[in-house]
Amino acid sequence: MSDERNQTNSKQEQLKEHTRDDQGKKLTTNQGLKVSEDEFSLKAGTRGPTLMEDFHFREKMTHFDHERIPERIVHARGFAAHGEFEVYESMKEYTKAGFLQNPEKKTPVFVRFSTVAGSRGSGELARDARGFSTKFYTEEGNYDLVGNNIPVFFIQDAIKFPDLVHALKPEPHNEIPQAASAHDTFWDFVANNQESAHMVMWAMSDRAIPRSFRMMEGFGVHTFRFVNEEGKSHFVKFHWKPVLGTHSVVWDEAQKLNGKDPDFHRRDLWEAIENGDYPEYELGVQILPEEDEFKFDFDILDPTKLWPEEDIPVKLIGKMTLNRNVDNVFAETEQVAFHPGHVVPGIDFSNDPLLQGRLFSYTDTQLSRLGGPNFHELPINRPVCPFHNNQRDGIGRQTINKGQVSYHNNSLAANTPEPASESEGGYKHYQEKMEGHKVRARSDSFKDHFSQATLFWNSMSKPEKDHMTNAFSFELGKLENASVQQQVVDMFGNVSMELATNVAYAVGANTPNGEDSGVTKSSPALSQENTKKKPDTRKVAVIVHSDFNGEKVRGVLTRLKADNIQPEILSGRLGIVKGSEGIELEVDHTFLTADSVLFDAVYVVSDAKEDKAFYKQASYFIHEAFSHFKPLGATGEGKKLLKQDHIEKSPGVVIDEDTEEFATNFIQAISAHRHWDREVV
Ligand code: HDE
Repeated sequence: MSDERNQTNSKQEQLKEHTRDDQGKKLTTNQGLKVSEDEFSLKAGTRGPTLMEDFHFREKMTHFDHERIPERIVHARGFAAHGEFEVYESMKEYTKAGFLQNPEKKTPVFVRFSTVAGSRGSGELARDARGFSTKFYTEEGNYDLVGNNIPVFFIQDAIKFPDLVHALKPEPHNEIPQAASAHDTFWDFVANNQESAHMVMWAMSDRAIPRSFRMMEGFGVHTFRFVNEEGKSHFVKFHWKPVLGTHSVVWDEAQKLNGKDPDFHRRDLWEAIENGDYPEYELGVQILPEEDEFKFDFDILDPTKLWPEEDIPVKLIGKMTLNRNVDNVFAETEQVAFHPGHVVPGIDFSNDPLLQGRLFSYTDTQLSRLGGPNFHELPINRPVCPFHNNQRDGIGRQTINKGQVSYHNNSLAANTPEPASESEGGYKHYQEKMEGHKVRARSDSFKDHFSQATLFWNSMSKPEKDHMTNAFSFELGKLENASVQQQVVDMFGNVSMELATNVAYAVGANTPNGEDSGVTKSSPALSQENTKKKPDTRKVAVIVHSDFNGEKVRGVLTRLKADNIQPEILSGRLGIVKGSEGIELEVDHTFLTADSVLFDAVYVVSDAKEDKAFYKQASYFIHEAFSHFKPLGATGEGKKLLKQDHIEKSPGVVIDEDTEEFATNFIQAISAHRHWDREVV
């Protein structure tokens, strides 16, 4: 469906050439031979052994036997979509990157979201960072912005990445736990590598359990460089800002979602695109003149530090819209190969030691994951501009390079393919002046691990702080080793004594007796309380039994839909429920097939006390949604259900007689996302 709506672009045209529709065709072997029988292998007699000669059986089985490839070492569980990017105005002053010059121009993109720790089939609501990788298919070559939804990282030097990942992944002796950081080795790593403090604060915050891929920010993390036509460079940090705002679920909900719908995030993205609710993100940049490199109390090359937005504002420079689902997850999402080293003229690297190491790792990992050096020829990875060089051969080579010459310099092909000058678009590395001794060391300017962790804590609202305290208490509560628990509590005493004391109490550890970093500054941009709040695309469960007030319910549903809210009808069984005035509703879900965690809000229409099963299940559903701070509304009979335990008096619970007034207040409650000032009964 999304195919028809999507305008075509150079990447879609290119992919079309490789897309095949097998429907309505005759079955053939890979050699094109038509097959006459596909149910039975070739045998010596109907009860006899299978014959070696059966080439069709052998080909089919051999291909099947090799259908899997190694999953990504990290970010294995991911989901992707196609889209487009447009810049708002020319960024010429800062960068010569072609795709950032002309607001009329649309650049095709492919974006993959992922969790980090879990395997390919793991639940999507793990407490984890999310990958946010974008491949821009520009006319100057592919540019990959391979980011996360958290702006800082656990470590400062790439050489520690294998250690971090070994500690985070399931423990090697028993391969437990899957997609979770709540185990001894991860926290042992944290306590003994204290540069992780800031990122751990983010990982224990609501950012690590997003409501949707459509509702999370993205960050390039490292400091990069913009370079303009004149060769002048500025430092730059990249941001993606979701148009729907940044929202999260609560931890109890996340854990339940992993069982009720482990595909919750991909389903959400897939359905939004199929419905034409195209996810949008604005590209933001923080730009810093080279002269200001040393003006801060942190080192701008340190990837455990962010640039507070209040000090260096984020300039929104363009918008990305995801408007087409993939045709085939393996061919596109699984085979896509991102690499932070895929840059275009006008974008360059900084000396961040984490980034420098990443520049090696990504190609290297694809060699084993995608089986050889020709993965750039896979349709999803091909640039939309031509590419020519003297690389040849290797497993799975698809290009048929003509001619006798595959070396440079040569005279037989007039010394071509030849390097391009800068004015012809040749990439020139920024000529940063370098000098120094060869050392295995870290700059002293990277040594403060706690100030920004405290800044993050200071910036959180009270509910966000409570969620973090609970997250730490959950994770440490799962540890078997009391010494690791104590080390972590002591470490986070450096960030906030309030946090560490409360966590120590929850896990039975000793209260740390140090002092925290003393930072009092906060950054409002870091709190999700200050994000955009909109009702769009929120899902509402409408709990209905028969004999409801047809006119009223229809009025409410019409108003919800007018605000792009998605009501879905839930009842005791599938089929039709009938209300007054001949109004009928088709039931989308039963209490067996749906659960409150799959919805953003609940609208209760019926009470139906006489139907005991319905009443019991509806009550459970409502209480669960209430305990997750979700908006609740009721009209008519439904009000009785909300009167239990005085739920109806709580914030975010809407009960009104007048249809219009009810709809307005309920939509407002939905826009608020969650109602934290509610006392959970
Ligand atoms: Fe990655 N990372 N990473 N990473 N990373 C990979 O590449 C690596 C880091 C990120 O959707 C791997 O193709 C090192 C930071 C994303 O396909 C691997 C270091 C950030 C994805 C790799 C880092 C990221 C990856 C595994 C420390 C945020 C998924 C599979 C120096 C800015 C890409 C693959 C996708 C994937 C290495 C740290 C983001 C092994 C060595 C910091 C979003 O190459």
